[in-house]
Amino acid sequence: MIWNDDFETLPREAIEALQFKRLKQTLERVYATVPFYQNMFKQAGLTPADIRSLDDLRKIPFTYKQDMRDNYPYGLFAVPLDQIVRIHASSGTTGKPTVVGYTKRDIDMWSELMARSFAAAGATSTDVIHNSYGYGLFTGGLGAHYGAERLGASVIPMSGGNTKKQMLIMKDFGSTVITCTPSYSLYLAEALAEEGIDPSELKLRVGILGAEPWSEAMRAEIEAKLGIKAIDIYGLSEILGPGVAIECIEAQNGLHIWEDHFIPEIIDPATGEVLPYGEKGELVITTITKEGIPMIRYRTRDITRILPEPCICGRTHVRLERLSGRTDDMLIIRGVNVFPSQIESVLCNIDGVEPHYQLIVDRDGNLDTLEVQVEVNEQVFSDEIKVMQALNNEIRKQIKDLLGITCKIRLVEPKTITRSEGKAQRVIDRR
Ligand code: DLL
Repeated sequence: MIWNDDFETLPREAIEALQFKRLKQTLERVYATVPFYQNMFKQAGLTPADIRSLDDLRKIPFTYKQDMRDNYPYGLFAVPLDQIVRIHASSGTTGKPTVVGYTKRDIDMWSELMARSFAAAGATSTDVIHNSYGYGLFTGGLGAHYGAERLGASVIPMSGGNTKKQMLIMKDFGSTVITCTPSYSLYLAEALAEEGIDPSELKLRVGILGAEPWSEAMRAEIEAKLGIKAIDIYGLSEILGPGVAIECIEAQNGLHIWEDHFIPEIIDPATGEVLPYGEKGELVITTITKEGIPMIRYRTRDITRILPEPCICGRTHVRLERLSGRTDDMLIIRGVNVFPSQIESVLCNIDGVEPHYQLIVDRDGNLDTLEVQVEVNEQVFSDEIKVMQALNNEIRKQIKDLLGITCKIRLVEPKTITRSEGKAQRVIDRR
C-alpha cells in the first residue's frame, strides 16, 4: 500500500523542484546557524546563493563522520538545545559516539517516513509489529516503534535479547511482522526449531530487516526458515535512523530512498567524483528537511548504486541496490577487495553449511591471510571425515572462483559461532 500518494508517486520534475526548494532552505539555515558549515562554505569560496540548481550541489564539499566527532557532542546542531526533544548516538568502533538530535518536527517526519516504509513493506494498521531492534541510544528501536504507531499497527516493544521470551510472545500475541537485524532473524529461526515450534504455528508473515549488510542468498535462507517475506530496510543515525530507504514488497528489488527528504549521490570514494546513475560507488546523502542536525553531502561509506528505472509498485523515488557493505568493512586480502557479503553469498548457496560464519583476517609475514569459519549442519557433522573434506574443498574452490583468492576454510560444529542479538560481527581482523 502507498502510504502517502501525494509524495511517493510525484513525477521526476516535481521531485526535483521540491528537492531544490528544500535544499536551498536547508543551506540557508545551516549557513546562518552552524559555524562549521559557515566555515566550510567560506573555505570553498561559496555562499548558499551560489547554489542555483540541483547540479550545483556538487560544488559543496563533503562532510564526514570525523566532522561529527570534531564537533562532539552538539556542535553540528542547527537549533538551540531547548528545541531538541530526543538525542540518539551511534557507538562506532573507535572513539566517541556520534551524537544526533531531533526536534519535535524531526520526530514527526521520522515517524511519517517509518510509517511510509512499513506500508511499502506491506504492513498495515491490522498488523502486530514485534519490534526486536534495540531500544536505547541506537535508533532502531524507537525509530521503528514510532513508525509502527503512526501506521496504526499494534507495536510490541520487545527490544533485543531474551530470545525465549521473544518466542513466547511472538506465539501468544500473534506477531505478524518482525523488525530486527537479518542475523537476529536467523538466530530466532534456529531457536524456534530448537523449541520444536514450526513457523507455520506462528502468524509471522513479514520481516523488516536491516542495520547490517546481508546478501540475497541470506534473504532466501531467512524466507525459507521463517516462512516470511524478508524486506530490506536501510538507514543510519547520522542521516535519520531506520527509514531512509526500503524495498517495496511488490518488487523486493532495490530500496526506494525517500527523495522528498534526502538527496542521494554516488561518488567514486577515491576521487570524490560524482558518478552517473547505475554506477557503483559510495553513497553520499544530503538531508533537506531535517532541523536538528541537517547533514550536507554526508559520506555514508556505504557502497551501492542508484537504480533510476521505474518500479512496478508505482513509487517514483529512485532505488538503491542492496548495499554491498561499507568502504571500511572492505577487506583487502593480498590486494583483492573482498566484501564479507560476497563470501556470505557463496556460503549460503552451499548445501551442508549453515549461514553462521566469521572471517578471521591475519598476517603471516607480509602476507594477508583469510580464514573462513563456517558452521556445518548436524548431518554433515556426524558424517564421515571425507564428507567434511569434500565440503571444505568445495567452499575453497567457489571462493577462489568468485574472488580469485585462496583462503583457509574451517568447518566448525553446529552452534559454535556466537549468535548476535543486534548487528552481527562478521570480521575479526587481527592485523
Ligand atoms: O543501523 C539504523 C537502522 C536501524 C537501519 C534499523 C535499519 C534498521 P547505525 O547504527 O547508525 O544506524 O548504522 C548505520 O548500518 O551506514 C550501514 O553501514 C549499515 N546498514 C544499515 N542498514 C543496512 C542495510 C542503523 N539494510 C550503518 N544493509 C549504515 C546494509 C546497512 N547495511
